[in-house]
Amino acid sequence: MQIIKDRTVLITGASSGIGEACAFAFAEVGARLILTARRSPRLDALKTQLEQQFETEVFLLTFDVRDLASVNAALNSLPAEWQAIDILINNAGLSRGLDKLYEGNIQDWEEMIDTNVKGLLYVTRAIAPGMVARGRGHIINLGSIAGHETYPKGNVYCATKAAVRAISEGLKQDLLGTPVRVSSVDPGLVETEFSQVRFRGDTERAKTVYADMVPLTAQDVAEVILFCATRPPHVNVSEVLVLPTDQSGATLVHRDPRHL
Ligand code: NDP
Ligand code: 8X3
Repeated sequence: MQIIKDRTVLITGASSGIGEACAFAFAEVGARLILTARRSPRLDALKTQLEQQFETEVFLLTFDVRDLASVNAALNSLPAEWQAIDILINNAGLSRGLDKLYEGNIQDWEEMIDTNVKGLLYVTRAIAPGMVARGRGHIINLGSIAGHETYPKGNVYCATKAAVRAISEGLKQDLLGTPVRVSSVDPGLVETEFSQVRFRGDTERAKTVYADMVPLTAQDVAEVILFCATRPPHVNVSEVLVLPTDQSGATLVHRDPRHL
């Protein structure tokens, strides 16, 4: 098992959901954490909690992954003792809307493509070279069942996650011959703020996504990510599709009111 204690882990999208759960999971095993997102008050609160609960060393960076200049400025501003990032968890991402493609909102498309694809690329481009130079590193990308199967009205979100899958594969090919690993963790339905963001704060509609079934929790996914990160150096968990037991595909969900 790979020891995570004192390893430096950078998590994008740590202010909520899966990213926040990863912060707890990695803090518990003694990692040093660089936590990033746009909502700095949430990051501040998380830092305080992790310091108190686990005595974790935490460094916060507030930036928008869509803004290349901000990404580079933030990462270049890291103090020397935080620059050697061992594990990058490319988690920041979102969906916006659920519309037929021919009726879709173009700004929603831009936001999803800029965040899920370009943002992930910007952060990876800034951090991966150091991993190669140091001969140590692991990049874990958050894909989705949506990158394996397109579902009706999911069009552009699914396209961004299919792109993440292609990027993970390409990065793995290009890093072959180095010790740097690339894993893709691809969940099905996870109850986080994801659907509230998708439906712009319509919590009632968001709840219907997980109605009458048992979704994954953010912690379930964080445990899978931690498993990937703790394999011995010669083992790369390349791709994990992790679904709720009540889900067998992007559109196949067993719903039973007795779950409530
Ligand atoms: P949440 O909405 O709970 O969290 C999303 C995180 O991404 C937040 O911390 C948010 O922080 C951050 N983020 C969004 N946009 C930006 C941006 N432009 N710049 C920086 N950070 C940003 O959703 P999840 O935890 O569910 O989602 C995490 C990842 O998991 C996403 O990539 C998502 O696509 C993927 N996923 C989710 C599934 C689900 O069912 N929930 C299933 C499969 C994959 P802030 O707003 O503070 O910037
Ligand atoms: C999130 C899973 O099915 O809600 O990537 O799009 S789904």
